[in-house]
Amino acid sequence: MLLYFLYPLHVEYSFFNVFKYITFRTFGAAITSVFLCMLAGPSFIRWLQRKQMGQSIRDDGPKSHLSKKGTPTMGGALILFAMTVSTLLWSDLTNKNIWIVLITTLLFGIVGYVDDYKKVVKKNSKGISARQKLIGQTLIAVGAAYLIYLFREVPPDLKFPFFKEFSLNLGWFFVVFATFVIVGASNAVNLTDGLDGLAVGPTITTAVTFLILAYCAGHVKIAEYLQIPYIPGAGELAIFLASVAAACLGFLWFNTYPAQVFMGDVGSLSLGAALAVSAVITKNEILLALCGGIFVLEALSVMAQVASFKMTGKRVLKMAPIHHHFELKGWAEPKVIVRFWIISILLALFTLSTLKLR
Ligand code: 57M
Repeated sequence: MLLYFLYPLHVEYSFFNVFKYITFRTFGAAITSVFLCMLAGPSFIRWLQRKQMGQSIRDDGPKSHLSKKGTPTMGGALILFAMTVSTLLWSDLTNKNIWIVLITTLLFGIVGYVDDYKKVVKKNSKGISARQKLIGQTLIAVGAAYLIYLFREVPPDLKFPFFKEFSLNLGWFFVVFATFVIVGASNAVNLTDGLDGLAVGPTITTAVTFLILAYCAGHVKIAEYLQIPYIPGAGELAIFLASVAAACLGFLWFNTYPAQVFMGDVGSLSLGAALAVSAVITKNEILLALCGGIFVLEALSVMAQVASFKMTGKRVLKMAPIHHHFELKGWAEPKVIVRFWIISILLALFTLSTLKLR
């Protein structure tokens, strides 16, 4: 929005030229988002407490979690608020990618909100059924995937890191594939969100990595130099992803161990979708699985545990998702969290290195 109001002033004052640059607006978005989140945080948390939006804790989990009872949840609404305001302020609102990613993220947030509302306000511990949640997520993801397919300016193919020449043309199957990526990522982030700051840390590293990838893909010269597909308009996603990463950083101020607030499904479902839609638009679906390896690991741990339990009656882990396994092995909660963050930073560095290794 600032682009329209302030950039035209460059005719008289050359300083306003900077509003044209994605890099300047990316920094502006990040600063706006982190401060909005940190400034609004305390009163938002107090409001959640007054409304008694407290988490109920399952008594079959690690015993250390029982003391978390009553921690306010639905803090993800704060992330969505900061991210949306800063994206609307700093991005080019004529860019279709911005609208697709922003609206999809908010719609996933609404699915999560309905689930949280039923659990926390209506005291229905199960929330909405897993089937209802999946139907809601799939419908939104199909819509987003179809719009990306419709507005694409490059073929709907799957790119492989390390192989600059090789790609797989997906044709209309792109919509099915993209839907799977979006729904899968949303649920994987949700499964990861079981320790203080555990989901938000890898979300920051993944969003920052994808911010760089989006900027490169949207810049004709850099894309050509790195031999990655040039995707017109993708650079603007850097502003959205900076808003996401910075809102998560601001939220981490309150969500770090011992957490004053949890993000709830309103946060976890929407953040997964935000990362996945950005990956699909920039043709980095495989790199999302690499960079978001922690989310993949958490989801695979649940699949392995459930499959093994159903087929053999035995568990492969002490408890799934895998972060509970380490807790039950005796690791202190902050140790599990920080070690998962370290892995996530290493995966982000490895992901960025693929830009040159091809
Ligand atoms: C939600 N939610 C947390 C909070 C957060 C299929 C099965 C593996 C599904 C899985 C599941 O339901 N996962 C999705 C995980 C919950 O956090 C709330 O949920 C929001 C995210 N959706 O924002 O509002 C609890 O997580 C802890 N927490 C923190 N800090 C945070 O910043 O400590 C969350 C955020 C909170 C708090 O304790 O109450 C959750 O874990 O419920 N189910 C499970 O994870 C369960 N695992 C299980 O049943 N495993 C089985 C296998 C066969 C599936 C097994 O291994 O035998 C465990 N969940 C819990 N207790 N709470 C089991 C034990």
